[in-house]
This record gives sequence, structure tokens and C-alpha cells, in this order.
Amino acid sequence: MLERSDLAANALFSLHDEDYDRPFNLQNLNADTMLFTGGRQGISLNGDWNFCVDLLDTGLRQKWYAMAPMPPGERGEPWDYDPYDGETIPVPSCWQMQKERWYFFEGSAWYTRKLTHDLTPGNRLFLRVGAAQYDCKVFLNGQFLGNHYGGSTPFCVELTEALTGDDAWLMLCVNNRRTRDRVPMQNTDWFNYGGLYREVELFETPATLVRDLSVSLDDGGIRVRIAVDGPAETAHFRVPELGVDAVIPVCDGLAEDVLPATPDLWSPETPRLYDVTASVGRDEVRDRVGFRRIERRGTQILLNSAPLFLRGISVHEDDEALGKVTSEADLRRRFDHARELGCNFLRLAHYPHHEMAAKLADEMGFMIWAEIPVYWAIDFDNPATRRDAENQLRELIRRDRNRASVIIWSVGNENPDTDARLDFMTGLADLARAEDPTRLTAAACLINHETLRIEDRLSDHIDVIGINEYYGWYEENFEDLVQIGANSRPDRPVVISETGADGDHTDHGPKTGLFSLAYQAEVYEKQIEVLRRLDYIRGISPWILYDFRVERRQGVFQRGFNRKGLIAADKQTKKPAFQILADFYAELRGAG
Ligand code: GCB
Repeated sequence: MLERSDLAANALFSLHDEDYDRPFNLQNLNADTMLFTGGRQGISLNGDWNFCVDLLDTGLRQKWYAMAPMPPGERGEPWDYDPYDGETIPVPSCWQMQKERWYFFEGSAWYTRKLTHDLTPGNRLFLRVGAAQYDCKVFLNGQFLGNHYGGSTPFCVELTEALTGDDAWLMLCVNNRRTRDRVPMQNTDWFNYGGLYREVELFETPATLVRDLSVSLDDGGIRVRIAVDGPAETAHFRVPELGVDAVIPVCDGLAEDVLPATPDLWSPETPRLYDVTASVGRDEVRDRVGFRRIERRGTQILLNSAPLFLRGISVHEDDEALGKVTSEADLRRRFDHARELGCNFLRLAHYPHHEMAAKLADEMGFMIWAEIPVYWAIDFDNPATRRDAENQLRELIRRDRNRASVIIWSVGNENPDTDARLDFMTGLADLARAEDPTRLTAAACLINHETLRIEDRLSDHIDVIGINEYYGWYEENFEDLVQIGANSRPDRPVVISETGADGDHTDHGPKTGLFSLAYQAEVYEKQIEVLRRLDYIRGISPWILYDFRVERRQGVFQRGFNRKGLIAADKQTKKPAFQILADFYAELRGAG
């Protein structure tokens, strides 16, 4: 803070304090503080917030969050930033997409807005941030309430106690710097957007509330688990269409039971959903849930006991104009394109996508591979990094585990096979199973292109082995794919989690050879020809539905984009390879 009494000394101290971040990096806003928000009436905090980028972290050093609103004329000291005036930014948004001068900005940025909420006495108030890339520190009226790590999962913080007086000011400091200890680390093949890029909301609840609700199919019927915050003797659970209406005792904050019921099963062909309600005292939450069984048996993946081939497509959360900001219309267009391709499956790469994605997939009948960004190099030896990855996985699972569409939790992508990585990632696979025993685990594993084998010790610890192979692009001989199967003899299902080639559809694009649309189409044709002979493959999710923005692709045909999309970054222009894959999937559907 710009201490009136001793400004010069404080300024000097703050310049020399390299541990300024430590008190603000508690990561106490985590999976354990999440709030189930289904059916709750939120109060949107979307819209314009005061905004300032802060490359040098001056705000944390000087304590900008502690500067109470004051007219400029009354200030006894020079402020280096005025949180209550000046530039604004819309929430949700990625700052890169707002102003050209923020395009490559990586660092902290301050978001400030006034809260005018009339809290009913005895009630509680929670702030929920849909996602903030990557570290988000929360201050209310100058008081630090905690921070959250991880750029793609939601978090909640209770404001009740700190909400004093009529003029409450909320300040969030969001930092997207790429650092060695984060997940992902410095290097990725997608753009490092920054900011509050998903919805920000307030939720008011009674003193005793449903903290969490999980519902799944069980042998005896429906398993329900209600986590209760506050004193309560019983919880009430209902699925009217199934005649389920149960009062369940609460013991140590948990109400758990298996209730007899025989729901119609969810599948992509019949995406049947049921309304469920859980209440405790005056608090009630709701969800729409599908019931289905997903298993691996030998080398097969079974949905509701029937073997399955995953006709998939990979997709990033990226938009030419909006960056990572997603809307329902954008997601519906995505699923419409997937339907046009003939897909029954999407890989949501390489981090948790907007929660609406799995909700729409539930409704529209698509299966989903959901993933956390344990991508390429990660500081696998660092216990703090491991805690962060585990928390991101927990948050993803707790957010989406009522979604029938989600069949796979993937714990990582193309990581080097070291002892530290094996320990880290088997830990994640175990955690996924412990949090949610009803789904399959997966990862994109490694192929040794010299010995032509799947060679990755992690593959023994997950249910589905993903392989990313780029024959025709990074590798040459398509026939190797046949050999890889013969040499590896996998004992569990293998899915080609990526394959593809770049195709530049613009006027700059070449007519033949690498980066031409013709070449991309040819790669798809050859892939498909070989695929017909691969009996060890249980599904594919080619790379990728849309071209996407990325810093590391600066070739003449890339110009800041990965152009392996079947559709260009405008999300309209289809490349010829689109139809080739669509024809193949039509053929598979006919055969299946
Ligand atoms: C991969 C990565 C993916 C890249 C892709 C590519 O193997 O998993 O993130 O974007 O290759 O285009 O090189």
C-alpha cells in the first residue's frame, strides 16, 4: 500500500521484495471449495470491469487492492493506478482479443468492480468464476480471500464475512504468465490467452446448503451422493420420472444411497436425460442427468454392454475473434459440424472446456474425452506442480461427473517417459478412478518410431491408450501403423487420439505439396485406407475440427495458426478433407 506515513520507505521495500507473491499464493480456492450451481439462480457479474495490465506486479508490491476509493483531489499521495477509474474490459473476454497492444501481454492484470448486493440476513454469498487464466487472486474491500491456480476450471469463494458496508469493491488479479511450475508449463501448441474468459457470477444461499451433488448409474439403481455444508439431519432426492423420492440421512456432511430405479439408458442414439433434484432445508439444486454404463473389456470399449467404435474429432476452445470465450451458439455450431461429419465422439483438447460443452453433448448425443493440460514438458519432480495438476483433475471431475456424455478422463498428452512422470501420471490416473470409478482413464501415450511399438510405461496404468500419429505429416510410412499394432499387441483399447495434416485454405496457400488442401486430403485418404486394416484401433479423433491460433506456428502458410483444421478458423470454410472423413464415418455407420 502506498503508506501515507512512510511512502518512500514502503516504495523502496516493495522494489526489493521478491517474495511479494508468496502470501497471495495459497491456492486455497480449490476443488474442496467448489459449489454445485445447477438450478441455482446466479447474479451475473459479466459486463465491464475496470482494468489494468500490470507487467511488473506493481499492484501486489504496492498493494493496489488496499487503496480505498477516494476522489483524486483528496489523495495525500500519488497513486500509480486508480482501480476505481480509467480503462475497462468486458467480462468474459481474453485481453488479447480486446486491444492489439495486449496481444502478447503475459503477466498480471487487475479487474475491479463494485458489488451492490443486498444479502438477506443469515444467508451466504459465493462468488463463482467460470475460468481465469491462470492464477486468480480475489480481494474484497481490500481483504485477500484467496487464489486459484489452473486456467480452465471454475472456482468459488465465499464472500459472506468480508462483505461489509454498502460499497463493496471486488478486485481480481489474474496472471497468465507461463512458468515452469504451472500446468501446462511454458510450451504448448495453443495460444496462451489471459483473463476472466468465462462467466463470473454471485450465488446467494441459505446458511445450510448443498455443496455438491453426484448422481450415477449403479448395479442396484441410482447412486446419489449429496455433500451438505451446515447443520442438517436429512437430504431429499427426487427423480420424478422414475418415481424416486427419497429422504436420506446426513452423516458427517454426506447423504449417500443407492436408490432402486431402472432408467432408460443414455446413448448417442437415444440421449435420454432425467431431471433430478436435491434439497437440504431451504436449499435446492437441480440437474439433468443421463444414465449409462461405460466399460473396457479386453481390447474393447463397451457402452451399455455393446462394443463401440469412437468416430471422433478433436477440438480446441479457440475463436478467431474471441479467443477462448465460448458461447452456446459457438458450441452448438461445433456439435452441428461434428454431426455433419458423422461423429459420435469428441476429444476436448487439451484442457477442460466450458462446462456447457458436456451439457450440450449430453443433450445432443455425443461422447466426450475430457482432459487436463498435463501437456508435453511438465515439472514432474515438483510436488507443488503435482498438487496443482491433481486439483485441476478433481475440479474437472467434480464439475462434469453428472454428464453421461463424458466417458473418458484423460490425464495427459505426449509426455516423456521418465520415472518422475510415471509416478506423477499414474497418481493422476489413480486419482481419477478414486474420484469417479464409473469412467475410463486415458492419456495420449508415446510411440517409439524406431522400434515401431507403443512404448510408454503409463499405458499399463490407464484404460484406453491414446496414440497421436501423424503419418503423412511428421512421419512417413503409413504401413508402420500396421506394424505398430503387430509389435505392440496392446492388451487394452487403443484410440488414435490425433492424426492429420495442415492445409492452408487462404489465397497464400500452395496448390500442391505440404500445406496444400490437396495434400491434406491425400493424407486423410491414406490414413483411412490404412485404418481399415488396423484391428487394434477402437476409435479415432483426428486433429482437428477448426484451425486454431498459436504463437509457435509462424511459417508462411501458418501465420500464427495451426492449420490442421478440417474447417478454417472462420468456422465456416470446409476444406476437402472434411468430406473425406465424413464419407468414411458414413461408411462405418452403415457397417455398424
Ligand atoms: C500433437 C499435439 C497437438 C498439436 C499437434 C500438431 O501431437 O498433441 O497439441 O497441435 O500435434 O499439430 O502438431
